[in-house]
Amino acid sequence: MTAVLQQTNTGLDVDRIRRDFPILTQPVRGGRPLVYLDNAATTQKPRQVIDRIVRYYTEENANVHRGVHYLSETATDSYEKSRTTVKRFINARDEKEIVFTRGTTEGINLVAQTWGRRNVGAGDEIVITAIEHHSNIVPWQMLCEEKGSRLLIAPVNDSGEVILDEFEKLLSPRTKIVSFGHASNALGTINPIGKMIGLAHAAGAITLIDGAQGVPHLHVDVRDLDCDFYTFSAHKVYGPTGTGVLYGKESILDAMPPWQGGGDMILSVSFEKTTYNALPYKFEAGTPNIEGVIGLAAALDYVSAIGIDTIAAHEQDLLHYATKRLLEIDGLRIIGTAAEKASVISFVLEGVHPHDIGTILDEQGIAVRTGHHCAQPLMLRFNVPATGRASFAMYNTRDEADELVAGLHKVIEVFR
Ligand code: 7TS
Repeated sequence: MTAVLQQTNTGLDVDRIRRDFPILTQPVRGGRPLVYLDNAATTQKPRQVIDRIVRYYTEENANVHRGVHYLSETATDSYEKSRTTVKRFINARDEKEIVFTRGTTEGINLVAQTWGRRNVGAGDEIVITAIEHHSNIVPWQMLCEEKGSRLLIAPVNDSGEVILDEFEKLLSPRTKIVSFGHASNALGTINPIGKMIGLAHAAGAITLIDGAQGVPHLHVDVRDLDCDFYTFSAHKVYGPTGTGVLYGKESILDAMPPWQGGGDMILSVSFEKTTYNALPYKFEAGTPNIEGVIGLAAALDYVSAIGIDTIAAHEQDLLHYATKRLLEIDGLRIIGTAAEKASVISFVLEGVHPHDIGTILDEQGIAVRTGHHCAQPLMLRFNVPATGRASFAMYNTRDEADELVAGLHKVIEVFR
């Protein structure tokens, strides 16, 4: 490649960043260096997150919101400080608006099962888009089945962009909730969510943003967006698995019935009447994932210290570089060519099944995801059974994009 293409110059010291991620130096498949390009599935964790979780278990472990003893107070303090970190990261108004969940999937199910069950009835409509992850399809199908309401799907064009005119046409006084991704995990498309939220509100509906692929790559300001709910997973933004966030506007969360019963969501219980706790605890039944929440805050601190805009610029550089190099491969077609994309590249290779691409790349130490990416209706829309997907994070390099290209040439040697 030319020297010009190798130059990144996006202000991110990637060598330094890579030293923070111990797993990146671990050889795989008999001594090959790891090229990790499956970041849309989950990101690797920096030492700062791992160390924080170890410190929690070494020095602070106790249950939260329960004891008066030293450790319980320490754990509660760390847990609640993490809520403040999340609040600041997405610019929510108040800690009450930050509910900790198991992840994005649980956040969407929580809204469907509480707000949805109370507010959506027979004949009402819910609008999503054609590029949603299964987690933003199935909870709404379940609700529609129970309530006799209808799920409407906004179509996408051949680039994988939501057709805004068609989206708008689906909105009506029957629309109760409009739910869509900030960015698509399968195509990378970044939706014009500000505009879509505005259109939904104009129709009198409330909005939920699936931010699983938003928070890791894009600046998120929930007040500026004016979304009613925003949900994301810690593990896709360098934090631990099993933890996530549901942001909701206080007035809406307040009016919602609780979901799961038990533990922290209760103020007082008698066999005659149980009183529920205040926000956000009303939605946090049972002992929470304390370590996960504390690890999430460490991850967000890590991202903040680098700067999400700096990370985004680097990822955009990788996206454009890798796209250009991949398109040089004979018979490779990129699925998802939106003008605005996060650092996700889905592709098919003529004459080779995506699963075989994944296997042969893996033999070379290159981790990509192959399959339907939990977006089966989307695969149908683009008339492919599956794709290969390379997704880039802040620690990836142009050299790794080159490794991917070289790896794909080997795949072609085997199959053609
Ligand atoms: N929404 C989107 C847009 C996602 O990308 C994912 C996970 C989810 C929801 C669900 O998140 P979870 O943390 O609750 O599981 N996406 C992927 C992926 O692309 N490969 O593996 C998981």
